[in-house]
Amino acid sequence: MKKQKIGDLTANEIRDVDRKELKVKLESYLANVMHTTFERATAEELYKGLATVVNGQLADQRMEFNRKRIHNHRRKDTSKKIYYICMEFLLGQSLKNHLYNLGETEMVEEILQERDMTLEQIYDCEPDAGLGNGGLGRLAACFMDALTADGYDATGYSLCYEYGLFKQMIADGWQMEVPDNWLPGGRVWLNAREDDSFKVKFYGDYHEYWEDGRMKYNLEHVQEVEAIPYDMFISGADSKAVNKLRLWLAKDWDGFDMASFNSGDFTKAAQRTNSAEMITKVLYPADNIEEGKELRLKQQYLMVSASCQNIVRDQYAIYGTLDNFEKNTVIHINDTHPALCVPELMRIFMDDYGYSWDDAWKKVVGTISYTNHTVLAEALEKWNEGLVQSMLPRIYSIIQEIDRRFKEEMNTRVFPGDWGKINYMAPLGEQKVHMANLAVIGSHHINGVSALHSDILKEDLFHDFYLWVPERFTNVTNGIAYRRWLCQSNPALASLLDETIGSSYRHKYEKLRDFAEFKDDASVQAEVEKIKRENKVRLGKLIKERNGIDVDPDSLFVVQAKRMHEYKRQLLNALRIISRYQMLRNDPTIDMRPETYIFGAKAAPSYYLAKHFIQLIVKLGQEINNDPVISQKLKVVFLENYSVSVAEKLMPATEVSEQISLAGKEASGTGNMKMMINGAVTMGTLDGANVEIREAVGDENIFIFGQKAHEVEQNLREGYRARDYYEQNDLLRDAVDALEYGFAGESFSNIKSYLLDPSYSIADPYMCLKDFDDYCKVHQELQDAYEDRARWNSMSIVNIAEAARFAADRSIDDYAKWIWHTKPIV
Ligand code: 26W
Repeated sequence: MKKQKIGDLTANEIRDVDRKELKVKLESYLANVMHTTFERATAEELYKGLATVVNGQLADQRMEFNRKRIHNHRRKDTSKKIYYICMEFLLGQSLKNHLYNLGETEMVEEILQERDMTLEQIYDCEPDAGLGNGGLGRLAACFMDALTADGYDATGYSLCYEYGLFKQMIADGWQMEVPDNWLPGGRVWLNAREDDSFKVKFYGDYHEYWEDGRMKYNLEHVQEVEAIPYDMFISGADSKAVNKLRLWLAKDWDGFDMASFNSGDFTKAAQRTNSAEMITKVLYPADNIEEGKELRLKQQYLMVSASCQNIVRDQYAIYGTLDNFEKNTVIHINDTHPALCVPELMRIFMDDYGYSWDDAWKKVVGTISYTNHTVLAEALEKWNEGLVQSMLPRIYSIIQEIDRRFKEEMNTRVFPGDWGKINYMAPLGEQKVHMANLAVIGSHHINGVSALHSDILKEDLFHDFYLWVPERFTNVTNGIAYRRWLCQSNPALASLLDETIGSSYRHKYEKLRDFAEFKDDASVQAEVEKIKRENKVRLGKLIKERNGIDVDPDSLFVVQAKRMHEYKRQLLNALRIISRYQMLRNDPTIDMRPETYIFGAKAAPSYYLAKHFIQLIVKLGQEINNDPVISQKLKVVFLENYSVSVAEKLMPATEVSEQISLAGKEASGTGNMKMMINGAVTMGTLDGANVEIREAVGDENIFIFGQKAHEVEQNLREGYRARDYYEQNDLLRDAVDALEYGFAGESFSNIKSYLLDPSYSIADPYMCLKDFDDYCKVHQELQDAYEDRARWNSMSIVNIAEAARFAADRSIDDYAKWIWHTKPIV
């Protein structure tokens, strides 16, 4: 609640009034809804009360912002409405973020002091909104934050999953999935808008016919599902804007079968409603591997259809026509999951508003832009044509026509007769709908998420499209909501920045770079070191609570936290740890600084190899941590249930950021940016945004190893033989052999054969063995650098400062300028 000076009141007096007002609202909620008082309320009740009060404040501020939005439309098209569509928004907790953005943190702290309670106790009551898997969903959340802080008129669209990403429990090293029932604590942020639902049609008997020179169709016996919106407010730091994330929940209000009910068959009576409600029951827990399941296609179409209907209806209501739709509207599809927007918008424009194919197509391509987030073949979505045709017959017919026209244009104007190319680019082929092709064809811009990744799109995955329409391809390097990941998560570092460079960096990300001037300042170095140590102590307490392990805050904290995946090569990290362990077993007296290796990672439930990797790390940790001698120098911690709220505690304590994917495979990475901005130094390959991190900090402030992306390609082409590396390097051979004997009583010979002689595919497909030697050498250089405390702290300072360019505000500036062609409205 930022207020100007009112009458003769001082700033302090105004704050006093605001605090009292907030407390009165809190008390009234506690009395009326919770039937308790401020004095008696539990932490849980106070959380819900505060969340409700804050939500109310955001609603008021949203009304103000709506006035600005309407004013903006009246001025006609000075800026566009941005619709950001994504299957995942990994928001995490909201209360802390909203209080920070509204400038009310201290005020609430004071109120809680009356109860001898801390804000942390209240924050701990809020479940994470885990409506996403990892990188993609967290990026979407960071972007909504930046869009709002920077004053854009933006709406996010997604699904209201009743169960978010599973909670991970580790039993004897094995990952178990527990449902994440987040709504009991999370629904305080949801504003139900049952009055504003949309109907979405599935299946049905479809046939086309010609009348008066126009194609017409009949669609009968469809299954209609209702998409009910649940809105969440998105706040931005000190911003006048309040945006919305609209989450669709599937319902079938009319589906209850009264006849079955009356005859006593209650199961049958509820069958239809249950099957509709299944659609938004649970988030698919897969990241970068394809799950070609019917229900997932239903989820995608429900989200797409409800969102597109909503967008078109709203734009029509404002402008009274859709003739300028593409000039007023941005629809951004985040990866291919919402790519059905292309045919769905065509359907709406043609069937509901009577536009011709050509006019509708111009609107679609003029409006949609698409970001690709992965080049992994197994993550590229392809749906069976038969499935699409039966579930979405009208949409399928439109895709067929897009395909027909596309092939015709390619064959007549672009690549005449080159059917190899044309078939590779087409939306339909081999009885599949190729979603990436559909997305590229239907978008005016296509971007990757780091410079390297965008180059790979142009040179490899989308090369033929690039030859056809080079001007559509561009790059926007990812960014993070640094007010969350630095200012809120690491308040001590944020205060040091306030003292040294002033607080303007909290709004102007470029200002953060000024901190580099202090890289050789001994007192600032000492301060940075002290803050890091305090954060390590704090994380140490959490590790003790959760894992029962004592970690030494003076040991080196090496962290790899991200989804578990072969291409991310947690296995390479583990092999090196095994090697360190063997070194210490041979000579436990080695004089070395203790090392703490920390992992956080969830595996897709059906990804068995990834689950075995988790088990390896956990068991290796058990054996090492229980060895009374070796555990003095080495510890391995697997943090269960890695999530946004765990990450917020982990990032500030990280010293070494492990970013060691096989070059060319990690599209960008964003954890690398979060660790960097908290002063960690990167140990990484030249992959994703690591390339740009290196450019930003210079070679002397990062540790790079391993093959480059083009070398990977060449080495694979020439025939990679993992066994050669195993045979030539004694340390590596010993580490790999140790897998067979295993750790803490568990053999990992399956992982050894994965590296040397698999029963399928090639040995060690992500080339851990080839990069092992360089990894070890460069890690040693890093550890030597760490012992020169002045040098290390100076590296840390440079990393913090140069993380400026990885602010989500910068990414949003880039999207607005180069892709969306729009501006903020406040
Ligand atoms: C169909 C299953 C599925 C689910 C999710 C396939 C692919 C995805 C996502 C697109 C994968 C993903 O999250 N990619 C990550 O996106 C981040 C944000 O751009 C990048 O930083 C990561 O490098 C990339 O792996």
